[in-house]
Amino acid sequence: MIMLNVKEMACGGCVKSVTEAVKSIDASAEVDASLETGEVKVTSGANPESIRSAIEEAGFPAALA
Ligand SMILES: [Cu+2]
Repeated sequence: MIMLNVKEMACGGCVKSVTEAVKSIDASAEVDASLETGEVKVTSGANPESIRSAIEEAGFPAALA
């Protein structure tokens, strides 16, 4: 499990963008993103930093928790 804190998710479209960013790294990843807390849980064997940077490239400041 990879935990991230993601900022600036404001609506369901943002959650979808973050989810798609993660899936661009690992298509089989499971993504659970909370709009309320900004917590994003990713079940994936991919490199956590790769996932973090993909979310940032999608426009959302992200930090590994
Ligand atoms: Cu949005």
